[in-house]
Amino acid sequence: MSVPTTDSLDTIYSTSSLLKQSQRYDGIITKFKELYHESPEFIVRSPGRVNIIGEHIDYSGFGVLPMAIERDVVQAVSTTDKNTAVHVANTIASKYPARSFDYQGKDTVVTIDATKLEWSNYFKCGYKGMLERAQVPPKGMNVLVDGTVPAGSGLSSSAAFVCSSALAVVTANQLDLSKQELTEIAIVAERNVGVNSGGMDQAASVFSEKNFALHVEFVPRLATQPVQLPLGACFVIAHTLVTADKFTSGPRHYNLRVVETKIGARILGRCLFGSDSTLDTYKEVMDRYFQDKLQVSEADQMTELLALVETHLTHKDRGYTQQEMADAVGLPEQTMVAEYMTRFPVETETFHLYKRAHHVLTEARRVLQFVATCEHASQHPDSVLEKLGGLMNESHTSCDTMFDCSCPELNAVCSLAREHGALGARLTGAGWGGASVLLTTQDKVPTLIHAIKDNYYRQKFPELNDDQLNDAIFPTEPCSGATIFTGFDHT
Ligand code: NG1
Repeated sequence: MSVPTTDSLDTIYSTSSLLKQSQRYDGIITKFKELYHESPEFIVRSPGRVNIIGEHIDYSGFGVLPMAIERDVVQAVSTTDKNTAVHVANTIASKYPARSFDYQGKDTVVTIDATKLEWSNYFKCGYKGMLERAQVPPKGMNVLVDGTVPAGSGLSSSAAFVCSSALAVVTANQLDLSKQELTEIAIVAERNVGVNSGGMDQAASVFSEKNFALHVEFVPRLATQPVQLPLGACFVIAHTLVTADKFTSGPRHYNLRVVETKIGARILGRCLFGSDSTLDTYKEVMDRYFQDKLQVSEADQMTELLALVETHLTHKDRGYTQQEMADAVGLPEQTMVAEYMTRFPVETETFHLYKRAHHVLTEARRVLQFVATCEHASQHPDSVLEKLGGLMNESHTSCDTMFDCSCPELNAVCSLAREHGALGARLTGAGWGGASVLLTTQDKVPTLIHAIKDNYYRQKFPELNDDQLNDAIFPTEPCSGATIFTGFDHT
């Protein structure tokens, strides 16, 4: 299945935002003409996402449950056969100045300097990823980018940008690519900007369907399943306005967690299967351990694996030093560093393998419980939302206390939300700032939003005007994934 093409914005956006979106698209087209003195040939869009549950487990191979949001990255594009130059401009030129580059041949495609925080690198990631597999020199492109996903908010602005760039390049060069291939390439491509990302965001951005959450699984291969959310469930996104920049803080936060979970899994694998085991995700370890016991449900497998973690991952409170970790993994320290910490360096004295494993396995189990609860919602309509909310609250506590990826502001917003009508409240995305996702019912949305505005934003950010406040906290519905839009006047 390839990415759908539509000529009508109402297949993408909700009725309530159609007018605003069509004005936005008109504005992008006008600006494109001013800039490049021609009309765009097509427009692509890829959305951000909010992760309802399943945090920091995608890179351990476990399934997650995001949904796409309306906020997205839109790119208007024209092409030429005359040359292979690419011009990329942004509607916020003052913040994101226009850049140009040229195709550097089949082997290099384009050089990306990952040591610099440079907005056009995200475009180049999509460009490189797609053209590495193309047979012929690509077309030249004029591109205008317009993004509405707040950066550093945990709503996946980067994946929305990389996926829309990839889609722009695919469409411009008429490459025949399925959604699956596009997603898989975008996942690998995003690593070119220096973040060892999992695959949830790109999958959500490409595969989501309007009105459904998306159960994304990664093993044995990327697979997605739409999940109907129970009637009456309303989600609100509240951004803490603490910017979490994965690129800059990677060595102490995101990339370090990837190392802690991979090495933890490798040690567990060695304890269970002998010293030549090199498995380094908990999902691989679990699948191997239970390969002959397929009658054990996945949730029970997770519980049993957790008991094995209790036994085998020691130093529970104080964590491991680098040397202790190398000893446990059976590698000389330098070899372990070369294998796990060179492409994405880390900065720490202590590696908390047990706490991270505990979070990963309980969180993976919560995702399964959440999906099952949604699937059986009609059997217990009165308690379903409380149950889902409870799982979200447990998830937040685990992120905070075992995965250490929350922060005081996220904890404050989540507690306030629970006091004012949220059944569940948790950080969403990588954490360390960024956004939270709150589950409530329609009747409570206004009070909930009002209370958080009064007790969080107006206290901490009194300078914010109403528009900025409405940008920080807003209700959201499951939206459609990546789309090619051609329904505009091409003259
Ligand atoms: P955010 O912070 O929303 O970009 C990141 C990762 C996800 C996942 C979550 C934590 C990238 C691009 N995304 O999401 O794959 O690991 O953190 O659950 O790195």
